[in-house]
Amino acid sequence: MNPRFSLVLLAMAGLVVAFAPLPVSFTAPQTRTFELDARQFAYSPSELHVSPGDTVTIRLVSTDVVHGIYIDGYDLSVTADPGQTATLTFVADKPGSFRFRCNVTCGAMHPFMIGKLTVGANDWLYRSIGFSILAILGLLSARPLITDY
Ligand SMILES: [Cu+2]
Repeated sequence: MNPRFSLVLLAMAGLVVAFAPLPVSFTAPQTRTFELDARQFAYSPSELHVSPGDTVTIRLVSTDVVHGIYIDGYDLSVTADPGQTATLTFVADKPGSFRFRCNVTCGAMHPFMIGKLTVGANDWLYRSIGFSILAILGLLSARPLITDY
């Protein structure tokens, strides 16, 4: 095969690996419940990971003062009084990474009371595997170009 032609093919394959939607995971949407401890000035756990379509319930437990949670992108919030649990249920229908933050001014470090909700499969793992394979193919197909001279 013409080496230049195979480089074009590789470049196109690279675009496919980067941008093609991955096959939807075959797990049916689940109901996920998270117990989220809120204290000055952190959430525990601070990262939540769900799949698109999951029904997510967050049970926010304030262990010291009044805390809340506001989820960017989903525009949802709830607050919990000290020692109380507040529940927030929603369908994770928007894929992506979303910050959540405390929406109650709870003290000096309040602005740093944040966490992350990730909705989606970790497809960068698969894409990076694809890129590694392409890089190897690229090296192999570039060789004839170099040895031509
Ligand atoms: Cu707070």
